Amino acid sequence: MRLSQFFLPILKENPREAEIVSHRLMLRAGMIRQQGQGSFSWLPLGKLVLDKVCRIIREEQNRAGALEILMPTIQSADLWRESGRYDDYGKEMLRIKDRQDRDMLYGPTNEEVVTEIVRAYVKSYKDLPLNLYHIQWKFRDEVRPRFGVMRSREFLMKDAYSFDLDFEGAKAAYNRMFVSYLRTFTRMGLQAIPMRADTGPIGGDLSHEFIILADTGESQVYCDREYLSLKVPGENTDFANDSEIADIVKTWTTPYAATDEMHDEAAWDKLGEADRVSARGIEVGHIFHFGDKYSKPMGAKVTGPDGKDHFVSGGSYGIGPSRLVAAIIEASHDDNGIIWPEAVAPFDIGLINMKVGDADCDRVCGELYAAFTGAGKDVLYDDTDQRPGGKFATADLIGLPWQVIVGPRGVAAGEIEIKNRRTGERETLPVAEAKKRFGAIA
Ligand code: 5CA
Repeated sequence: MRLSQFFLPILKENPREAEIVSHRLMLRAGMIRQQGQGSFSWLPLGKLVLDKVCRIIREEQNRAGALEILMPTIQSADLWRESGRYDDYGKEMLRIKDRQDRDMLYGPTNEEVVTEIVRAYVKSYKDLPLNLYHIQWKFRDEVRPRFGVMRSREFLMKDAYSFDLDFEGAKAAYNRMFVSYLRTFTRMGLQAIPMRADTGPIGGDLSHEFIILADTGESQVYCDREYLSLKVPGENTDFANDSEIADIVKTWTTPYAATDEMHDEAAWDKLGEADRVSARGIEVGHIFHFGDKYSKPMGAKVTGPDGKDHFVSGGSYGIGPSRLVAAIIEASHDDNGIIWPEAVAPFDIGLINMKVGDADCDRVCGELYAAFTGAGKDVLYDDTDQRPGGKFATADLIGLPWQVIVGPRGVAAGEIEIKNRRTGERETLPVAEAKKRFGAIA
């Protein structure tokens, strides 16, 4: 992508409304534009990151055996009356009427809609286990929308819903999502700690929040320092093996970890002073086991191996991709801007032409652009006539992992410079060597 043809509305000044660094940097880097209170448009740079985050989530959901679907945002109130949540949910739910005066709502979550699907089609225990997920916009009329996309009113959510014959099956499904979450967040360069959590309006008796430690986090959390060095399960984890998955969950739930609502002072006091981490945290995922809370009132049942009817046992599993983009920035930035982990970077390489119009710089940049893109790299080529200082500032602000800098003096000697955004290390290389460095055959 040529920067001259891209849409990157960079802000020079710090926006006054932004209280935390991720909100500030997302606005400054032209990733989002506020539309209304707690509601944002995603501009090209932001959308590229959001898509990469969603892709990782999808890959890990699919690996754990979940199936992707897509459910509507506008839901019928009658379904929610069946579960009893239409009245319970309160003011966070945006209620709407259609032209026939029917009560509708903009979904804050999808337990009812997905339970109706399962009720309609799933009749036998042989059709289970089943886990259906989607990535869809939600609306919650939050009391205090703030911090940009971190706590917005309209936000993207990946929500998965598992259905099993009994508690044992549901627990195995819960465990698969638990392990899938560990892998998902690690792949985004985040260290997420699963903590015992309150279930709120989703309900149920077993729940974990996945928390990123950050000073700007909205939750107070408590955990054992051991979490900071636990090894996350690898790509070859066998999700079909319930006991292997249960062992991983055991390892990750044995040391103490709890959110404020579930904090147990007595257990905490038993930890040595040096092992205690009391910090602020950002909730990026939340998983729930709720058994028959929805299947019973809504009549979602299957015939079991015993020939009898059983209400299916369920759980739901949420991740906030839009919040994650902000959380990644909170965890990875410096004074000059964002530092994207490679897996979620909007482009892999920023190719900077220091003197556009100079025949040699233009030629070398053209060659490098072709070589890098040919090697499968996403390249943002700064072919604008901005001054070098401005180009460097933009490149640092938008945080691409690598900068490849092509200037007239270097090019005369057949050399270019590469800079690693994270470490700041610079290296001068012959052009052919630079191509090889990023996987292109010279
Ligand atoms: N139905 C369940 C699980 S699918 C559910 O709704 N869970 S939740 O309420 O915990 O939300 C799931 C995830 O959505 C949260 O962990 C968080 O990452 C994200 N999320 C929730 N509220 C917001 C918000 N106001 N802004 C941005 N992300 C949010």
